[in-house]
Amino acid sequence: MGKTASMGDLFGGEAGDGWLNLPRVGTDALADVDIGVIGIGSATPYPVGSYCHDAPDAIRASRSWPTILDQHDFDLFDVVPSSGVIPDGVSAGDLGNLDVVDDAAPEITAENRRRIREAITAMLEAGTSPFVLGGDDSVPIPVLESYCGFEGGPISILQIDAHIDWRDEVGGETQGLSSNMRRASEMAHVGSIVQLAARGIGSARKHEVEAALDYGVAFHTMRRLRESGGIERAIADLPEGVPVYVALDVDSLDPTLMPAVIGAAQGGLDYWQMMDIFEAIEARAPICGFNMVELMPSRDVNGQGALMASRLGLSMLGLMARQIASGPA
Ligand SMILES: [Mn+2]
Repeated sequence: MGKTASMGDLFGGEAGDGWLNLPRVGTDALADVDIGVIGIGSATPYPVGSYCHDAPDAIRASRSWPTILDQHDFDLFDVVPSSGVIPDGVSAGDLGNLDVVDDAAPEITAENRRRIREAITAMLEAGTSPFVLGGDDSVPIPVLESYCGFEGGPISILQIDAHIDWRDEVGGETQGLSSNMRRASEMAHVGSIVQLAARGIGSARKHEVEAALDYGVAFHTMRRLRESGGIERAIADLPEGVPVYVALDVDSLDPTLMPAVIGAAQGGLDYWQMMDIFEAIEARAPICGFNMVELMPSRDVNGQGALMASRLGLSMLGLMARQIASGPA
């Protein structure tokens, strides 16, 4: 197998084992980890297949050179000199990939969801913030279920997605990728839901929009977000100081910037709009978990989508770490 030249080769040294050269950590070390990166390739795929199963490793492979996290990041710190993405006193580690199976058979998906709840619950009980690399958009359902005992709840959800995901079921499947926000709305430990970047056609019929509005979802569609002050107005709908789970579907990005998706919708977010959203969340409420889902490696173009996903993940990791460093002990 040939080895492709990478930034790691340019900078010299051996790449670490984890994403962004993060240390690999075992579940026995959770007590020492503030932010735990975990790959979850599958939960409840539809019969079309688990087309994002390999996304965690695609993201890891795209940006992992030695010292990356020790360098100054102009996107996070502008020209305020920094000694790296993760501040002193904050620890982040890569837990590797959860052992889930790429299969839509009901007994297998039930076991996938059980393993996900077990892993995320263990992280939350240890005080480790979950940082999930999916997987399709069915992954957040068992992840969010795991917050039932979360101290400081009920939590808010900030969803960033081209699609609203309020289908009650698809072909009889209630736990799939089109149903995550409806299932979340049924969880007693979920309060406010704010949904950003909805656009286009295909993710909802009239009664699904009505159900979401009846719940009290604050929708900030893509059209509204791009108006002047739109991002500020959207994030202001999150209750201040209430822990927020950030559920990012990479198809919220414009498909010209993120080709590696199955549900491409024109007119999406660009990189700096996403950064503005992330930073506004950081200023508004403590981020108690994050997932990035729906990267489809087989649709990628020259690795561009995986590179974008890794970059945005790096930004969120840095912002979560900065919050932990500056927040109450
Ligand atoms: Mn979507």
